[in-house]
Amino acid sequence: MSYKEYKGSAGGWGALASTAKHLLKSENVAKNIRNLLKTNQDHGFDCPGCAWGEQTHSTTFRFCENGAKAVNWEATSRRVDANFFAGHPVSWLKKQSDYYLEYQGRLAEPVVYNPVTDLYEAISWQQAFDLIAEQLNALESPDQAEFYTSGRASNEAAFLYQLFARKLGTNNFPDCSNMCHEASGVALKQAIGVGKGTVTMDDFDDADAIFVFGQNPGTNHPRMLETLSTAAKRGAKIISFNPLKERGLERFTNPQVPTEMLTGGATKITQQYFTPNLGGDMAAVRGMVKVLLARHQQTNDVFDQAFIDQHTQGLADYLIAVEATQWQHIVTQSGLSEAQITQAADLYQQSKNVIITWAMGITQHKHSVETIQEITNLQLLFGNVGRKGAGLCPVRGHSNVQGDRTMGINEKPDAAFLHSLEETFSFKPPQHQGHNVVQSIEAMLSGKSKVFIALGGNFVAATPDTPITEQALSQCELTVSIATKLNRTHLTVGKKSLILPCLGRTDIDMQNNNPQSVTVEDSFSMVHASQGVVKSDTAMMLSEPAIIAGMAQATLGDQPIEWLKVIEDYDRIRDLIAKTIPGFKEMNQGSKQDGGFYLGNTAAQRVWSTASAKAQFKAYDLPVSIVSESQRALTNNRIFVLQTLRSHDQYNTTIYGFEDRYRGISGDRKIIMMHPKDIEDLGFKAEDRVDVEALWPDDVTRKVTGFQLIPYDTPRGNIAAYFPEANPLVALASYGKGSFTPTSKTIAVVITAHVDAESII
Ligand SMILES: Nc1nc2c(c(=O)[nH]1)N[C@H]1C(S)=C(S)[C@@H](COP(=O)(O)OP(=O)(O)OC[C@H]3O[C@@H](n4cnc5c(=O)[nH]c(N)nc54)[C@H](O)[C@@H]3O)O[C@H]1N2
Ligand SMILES: Nc1nc2c(c(=O)[nH]1)N[C@H]1C(S)=C(S)[C@@H](COP(=O)(O)OP(=O)(O)OC[C@H]3O[C@@H](n4cnc5c(=O)[nH]c(N)nc54)[C@H](O)[C@@H]3O)O[C@H]1N2
Ligand SMILES: [Mo]
Repeated sequence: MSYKEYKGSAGGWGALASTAKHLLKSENVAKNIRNLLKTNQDHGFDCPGCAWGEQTHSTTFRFCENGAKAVNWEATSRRVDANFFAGHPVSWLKKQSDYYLEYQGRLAEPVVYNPVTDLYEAISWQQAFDLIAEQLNALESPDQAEFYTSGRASNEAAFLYQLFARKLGTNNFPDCSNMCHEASGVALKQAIGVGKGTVTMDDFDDADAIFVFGQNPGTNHPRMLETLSTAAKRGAKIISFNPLKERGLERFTNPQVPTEMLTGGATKITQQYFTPNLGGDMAAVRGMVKVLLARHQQTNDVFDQAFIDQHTQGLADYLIAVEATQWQHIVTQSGLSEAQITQAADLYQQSKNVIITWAMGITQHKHSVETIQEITNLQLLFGNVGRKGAGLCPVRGHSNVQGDRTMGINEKPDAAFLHSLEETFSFKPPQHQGHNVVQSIEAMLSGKSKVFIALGGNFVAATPDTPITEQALSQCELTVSIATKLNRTHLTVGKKSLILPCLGRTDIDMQNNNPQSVTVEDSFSMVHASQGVVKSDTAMMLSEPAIIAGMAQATLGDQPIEWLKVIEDYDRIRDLIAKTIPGFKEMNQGSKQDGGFYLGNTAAQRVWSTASAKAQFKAYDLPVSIVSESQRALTNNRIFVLQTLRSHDQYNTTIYGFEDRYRGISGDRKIIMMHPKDIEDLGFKAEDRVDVEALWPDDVTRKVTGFQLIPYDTPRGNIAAYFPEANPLVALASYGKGSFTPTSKTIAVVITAHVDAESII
């Protein structure tokens, strides 16, 4: 392991060199370069890397370093087939690293687990579908099945999947978004009537300021850096709130602009970088509003009174809450001084049009819904919603996580959606609420749920309380994973387990001798087509729609649709979507035109689909504290707040390598980033190994061991480790109020010297 401050800018030659390294590593250089050229082009595939949007009419190649990695790893020629499994027992595979599992290549043929031999063995597609049908039909209630979705699934796959599960009779749709932007959906739906962002890409051209909260775009949304640097160059102010100094938010060299590359020029991205405490953003925004309110009370012209009067409700209660909040509380919780918060308020007030973006640093806390509504309150005070160049922008993660929701992957569907399904398909869908991720784990643990089906993803690695989730899954009668790559979830077998290999975004998908396209929706509600271009050995794989149709046909017969007919031509699926979901009427034509089509957003039109038909100010007290005072006292103040985040060389649970380039960390992932003074105060030095134990108040010991300390520029008392290595520290019961999102960014822990288990024996 080594660490060294990264002196370069984000992007630049470093990104190019890394792209080249990953291209060369993937054996199939020419093919992969061709793939990259087709990424996010009008007749290619949507980049599976992230959900940032496309600049329309751009002539540059629209891919980034991390998108390139995602494409390359999918397009590998290595195969995991029955032969591979014959030589690798599951108990042995379980001991290998996530990196090893991923590196074995693409899952190539359907396999079923044999507990006698401890091996996955070949099974025909039909036998696999029949086994699923038999298990589902044997359940006492359809609510004993869990239908998990990860956000790479296309709209077409997601729509069929929800139709299958709802016809069976359940709304159990645990979804990766429960762990991701759920709080954004919940908060915005209540406040502005629509659970999605209100801006489009064009708005970034007119913004005077962009506030970026809790997000690391250099690694996780690299194409966003291009948007931010363009805005910065024309003089827009970019203000970042992040406890870690993230290089991608500081300076950026655009690899697609030759002059910047040749001159070593870089654009300064962030004008003002604030480093709040973990979970301190609500307090910081509350402080900003307090400053601005005081000014408004003097002059009466700071807030946009006309907008407030015409469009909002609840201001008085909110202002009472603001006035009641003490500066002492704000400063302690945010970790920012009153002067810093005043400076942030100045920057906000000086800018006419403000966009606020955010990601996991905001959504994975106990008070995330409140924090997002606090951010919304600030924007509403200034009429910064539904105006050109201004708005709210939750930046989604998985490339189609937003679309999956639109298609009905939702454990609490609204009545209008269910009614529409009933009209189109002539059956009564279940009306009662289903399970989200946390509830599905609880149901499997208690034995209530018996079948787990995953449309993509890596459930056991992505969810909290890893050993408990593993136990939950292994108690199931049947687990089914529809996947492209081998991962830990597939090795956490139930009484019966199937792995069903599917085509990925980049693969050519032939049905009935015709190549098919699918559609996806980005963070800006743009829906567009995606068509694979890679010709490779996918003989034994099926597309996601074909697998879902196969399961549904075996389970339900021709109900409520002729499944096998519908998937012969995906236009037929789109016709069904068009009939069912508002905004999709012209789906078949719209998705194929250049740039796709815009779904629209009522809040962006200043139409408020809330109960009061107004945008709603929401008033809450700040949390008393981020970690409980009794915990603090019990640990003699040695308590730390841990966040779990992504390195530059990973895609969620997929580990591409051990290089966290912009943070200068290399060679190991079992690390803790900590303020140098904290390291010293604990009596340690850099690179010492420590054990980390969570302080959740129950009887379970949650501990990870042998992590190395790395000095890092972050406020004292706040530390960071990588996801998924640190997931065993997150208690299942520690989730966001109203969102049920695991609190992956606030985990109270204590740090002790590493005790080598072997040395005790
Ligand atoms: N290459 C790559 N791209 C990805 C992914 C990937 O794993 N790899 N994952 C995709 C997915 S699913 C998602 S959801 C997105 C995730 O994108 P991000 O949200 O950028 O992901 P994280 O690594 O979790 O980073 C969270 C950032 O928030 C900061 N942060 C943490 N807690 C707080 C807080 O309390 N306040 C503030 N202000 N900041 C805080 C952290 O320091 C870090 O910079 O990326 C998507 N894109
Ligand atoms: N501690 C902690 N935990 C977290 C987070 C965190 O920040 N901290 N972040 C959370 C977030 S934001 C998210 S979104 C979740 C992610 O949770 P998931 O979406 O469940 O996890 P991924 O790692 O994205 O899933 C990777 C697997 O998906 C499969 N796959 C890839 N492409 C395809 C495809 O096209 N089709 C199919 N069927 N399968 C495919 C491959 O088998 C691969 O191994 O994790 C959450 N967990
Ligand atoms: Mo995510």
